[in-house]
Amino acid sequence: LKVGVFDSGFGGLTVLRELLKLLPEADSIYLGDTARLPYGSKSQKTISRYAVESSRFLADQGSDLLVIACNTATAMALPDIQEAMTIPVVGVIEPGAKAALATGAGDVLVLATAATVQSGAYTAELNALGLKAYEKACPLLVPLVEEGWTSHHVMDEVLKIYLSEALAQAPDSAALLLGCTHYPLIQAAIREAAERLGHPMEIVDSARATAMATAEMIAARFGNVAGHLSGVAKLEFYATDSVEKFQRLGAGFLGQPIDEVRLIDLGG
Ligand code: DGN
Repeated sequence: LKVGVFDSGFGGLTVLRELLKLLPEADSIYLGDTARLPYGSKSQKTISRYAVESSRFLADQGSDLLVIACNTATAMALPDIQEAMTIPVVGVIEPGAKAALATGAGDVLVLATAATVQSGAYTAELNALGLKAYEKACPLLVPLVEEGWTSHHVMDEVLKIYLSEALAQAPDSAALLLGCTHYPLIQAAIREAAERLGHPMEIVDSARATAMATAEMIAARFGNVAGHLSGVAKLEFYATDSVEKFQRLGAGFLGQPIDEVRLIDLGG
C-alpha cells in the first residue's frame, strides 16, 4: 500500500509525520511543489491546475490513495482533484472540522493563512456540522516557522497580537483549530499564548485529524491493511525546486532526517 501526500511545500510533512505514527509500515511518497509556491497568492484556476498536475504525478508513481496535505490546495481545488483522479483523495479541511466537532465546543476559532481564510472553506465545513466559525488570518506565522523561530520571543509577541484580536470576536469557550500545515510546530507556543491571555483553549490539530481520517479511509477501502503492507516501509520524497532546501527545512517538519529528495519538473 502506497500513500501519496501532496503539499505546495514541505508543510505537509507534518501530516506525513502523523501518518507514519498511525501506519508505520505503509509506503509513502511525498511531493512538495516548491518551485510554484506559495499557492496562496494565486488564482483558483492556477492552484487547481498545479494541484491536479501534482496529484497526477503521485498517482503515476503508484499511489493507492492521495492526501492533499495543504489547506490552500484543499480549500481551492479538492473537488477538481477528486474529479481528475480515479484513486481516493483525502483533504485536510473536513477531518479538521470533524475533529473540532468532537471536542463538544459549539464555537471554533480557526487560525490559518490569508488564502485559506479568504476561501471561507473552514467556515462552510464547520457551519455544515452545526458549529459557529471564527477565522483569523495569521500571515506572519508561516515565514516565522520557516525561519525556525518556533520558540522565539518574536513568535510569542506575534501570537499574542493575533490571538487577542481573534479572542475579541470568538467566545471564551471556543475550540482552537490549527488550519495550516505549519502550525503543529508551534502548538505549544499557541497554547501558552492563549493561557497567558487568560483563555486556555482546547487545540485541534488538523494534521493529526487528517492522518486519522486517512487511516480510517484505508481501513474502509482496503480492508485488512496488513495484507497490503510491504513490511519495510519505503519513504520517497520529490520536490520541484531545491532538494537541498527541502532536506534541510523538511526534517524539522517531518521530525526525522530526510535522506534523499528527487527533483522533478512539472512545468511552469
Ligand atoms: N501549506 C500551506 C497551508 O497549509 O496553508 C501553508 C504554506 C504556505 O502558505 N505557503
